[in-house]
Amino acid sequence: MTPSERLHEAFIACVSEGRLPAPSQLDTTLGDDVLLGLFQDQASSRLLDIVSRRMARNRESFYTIGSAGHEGNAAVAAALRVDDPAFLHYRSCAFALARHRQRPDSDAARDALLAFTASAEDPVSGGRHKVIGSRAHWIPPQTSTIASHLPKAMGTAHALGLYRRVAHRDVGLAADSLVICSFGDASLNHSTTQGALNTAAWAAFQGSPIPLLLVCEDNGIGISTPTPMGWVEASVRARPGIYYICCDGRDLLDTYHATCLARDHVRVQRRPAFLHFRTVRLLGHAGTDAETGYRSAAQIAEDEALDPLLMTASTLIDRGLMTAAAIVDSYRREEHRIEALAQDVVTRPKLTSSEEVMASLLPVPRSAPLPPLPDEQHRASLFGRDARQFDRPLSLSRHINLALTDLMLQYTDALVFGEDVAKKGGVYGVTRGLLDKFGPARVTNTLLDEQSILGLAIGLAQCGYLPIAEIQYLAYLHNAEDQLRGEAATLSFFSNRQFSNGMVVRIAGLAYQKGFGGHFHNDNSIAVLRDIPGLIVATPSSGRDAAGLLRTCVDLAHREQRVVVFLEPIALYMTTDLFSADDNLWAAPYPSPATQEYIAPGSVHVTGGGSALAIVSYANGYYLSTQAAQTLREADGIDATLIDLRWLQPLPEASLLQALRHCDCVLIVDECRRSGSVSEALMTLLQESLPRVSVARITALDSFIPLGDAAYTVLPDRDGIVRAARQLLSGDANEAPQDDSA
Ligand SMILES: Cc1ncc(C[n+]2csc(CCOP(=O)(O)OP(=O)(O)O)c2C)c(N)n1
Repeated sequence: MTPSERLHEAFIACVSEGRLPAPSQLDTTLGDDVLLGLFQDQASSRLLDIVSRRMARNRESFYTIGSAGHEGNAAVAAALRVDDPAFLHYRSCAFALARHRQRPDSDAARDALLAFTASAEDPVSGGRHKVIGSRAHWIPPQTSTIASHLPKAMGTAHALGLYRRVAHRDVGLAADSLVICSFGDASLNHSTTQGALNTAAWAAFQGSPIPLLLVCEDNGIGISTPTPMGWVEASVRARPGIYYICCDGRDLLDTYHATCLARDHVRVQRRPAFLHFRTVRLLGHAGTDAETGYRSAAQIAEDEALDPLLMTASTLIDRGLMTAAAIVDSYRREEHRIEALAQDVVTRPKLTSSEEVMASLLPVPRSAPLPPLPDEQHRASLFGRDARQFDRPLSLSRHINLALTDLMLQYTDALVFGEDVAKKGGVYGVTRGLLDKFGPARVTNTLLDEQSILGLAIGLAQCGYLPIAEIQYLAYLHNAEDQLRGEAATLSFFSNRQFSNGMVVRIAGLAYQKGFGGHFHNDNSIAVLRDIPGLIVATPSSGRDAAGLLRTCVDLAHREQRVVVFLEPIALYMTTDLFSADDNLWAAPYPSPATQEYIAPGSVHVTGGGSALAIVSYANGYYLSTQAAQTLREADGIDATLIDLRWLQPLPEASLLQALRHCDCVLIVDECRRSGSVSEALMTLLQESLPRVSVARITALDSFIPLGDAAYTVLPDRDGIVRAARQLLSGDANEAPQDDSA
């Protein structure tokens, strides 16, 4: 007999023979009808686990982590509303069924089976993942990375806390909605969980609204590693700003009662609560897990005797709501119903082509028009003395600052946040003045935690805001990048385009900073961003493009719901000169919004017209290439075509090939590391699409950036570009690269 068959038979035998635990004696406001419904949901959840495991043995269903032992979370759902967004633990199937019962619109058990069997008709992910979720019931699907949903749950709570203060798009949530987020006891230890808990407590501690109900479904073990007895309570109770409450997760009435207390605290006070839901794990970690390898038979039997379904049965009988025979009968009927559903569901279509699989990579664009341009009078009064800058040539950082100001005016739901962005205006003053103009609800200093910044962005976006987050330095993206890679960018894919989180993440990065440096402030690798399906990466090389590019990025986030990274080359923030001191050739006047200057995705900037040589680059590399082109013109008489890519992901392939079609030689200047860089993709593209063209590249070396002038030993420079171009033109293409870049 398999463990699931044993559990199944034990339930029937214990109820039939009256071998039941003591019933719950709590007097709560939970109505009898609701209690009966919750038992149905618990039974359905259990039977879905059992049937799914059997199907997995026939390779008909996938990923057999179940909810057995956790079915009491149905009572958590009963205490909440459908418009309380739920970010759920993978063992929260009964919660989802119970929420569905609050607003039925389909057969929730069948929907679950469609997900377990990866059917294309799965209403959550369209057959892409076995996830719990529902658009109609505000349950966004979560990935399998434990704890990674906590930052965005926290971010969603922050967003709801803003509802009464800042305009937002209607996404079906109310000003008094709260966020529920569940996770396991082992997951509590993950730094991602700890970061989100800390951020929630930090916000609450200083009185910011953060309506977040955290539910730790504590079964005492994570796969095979026991959680130390008392650890969850001891580690959470001591936290300031978070209300701790505990319940017996096996007891529906106790769970409901505790959830109501926690809910009232969160909903009314707009402060976080931590519901410690204690239960047991039944049927091991997952279908493939041989629990007997690390737990004794006696321990397993002890937990099976604590089956929460037995507790509910005992309570129903004690209250006279059902007889033992009726419970067994109802359980068996549900078993047959789910078996029949399973037989039908396995015949439903699967995803069969890459087109079908990838159809949900990009979110559904919104049909909303662009918000109207800011009213000129309002604009003039807001800019005040700053307006004097408008006619002068300005640096890159001023362009970004002015564009951000205009965008905040135009998009009333846009929020700027990050480390030190408010009063200080960021490390480089790029956001200076925004706080005074738009106030602390829209321009906010976050605490020092990049995971939380990106979690805030996801949460805000899901709640109808337009997040413009700042990551202070590219090097500090890396301890948080899963929030972009595994969360923000996958949401559309795993929700079959039902959820989206359009956002712009401004990241200051790349190398060449003078007098400030070392690797961590001069990170020159964006490989980690370029392989994320659906993510857009844009970078300006000068003020000339910055405003138009940023406007397009914001529009992509707003209307197309895209996740966009706007990479700002720090070393060019203040650069105004190109060839000589005070020539001011790298500065330009700011194009006001009325010019409607947008830089279309997939377009490239082309200057010069020579066909012998084209230089393709971006950011600092483009700046240096512009200098190198002058030397080539003056010393060698070569009129090179210069191309600024601006879009680093996806690469502007068609426009680039079009611009290069008459060129004989192409030199790629890439300031990022040689391995995993943009230039690798460009070399491949040109090899595949323009095989007649001679191509070479000059790149940074595969090194981290050291302090001081030593940095330039591993980065491309102007003279190296000139040498590489000459070598390429002399037919020595493959000699051009790496060592010359030093
Ligand atoms: C970041 C990450 N690390 C490791 C895993 C592998 N993993 C999946 S579930 C799990 C145990 C989680 O235990 P717990 O949080 O107690 O939840 P439970 O399964 O017991 O309900 C682990 C280690 C993962 N999914 N994500």
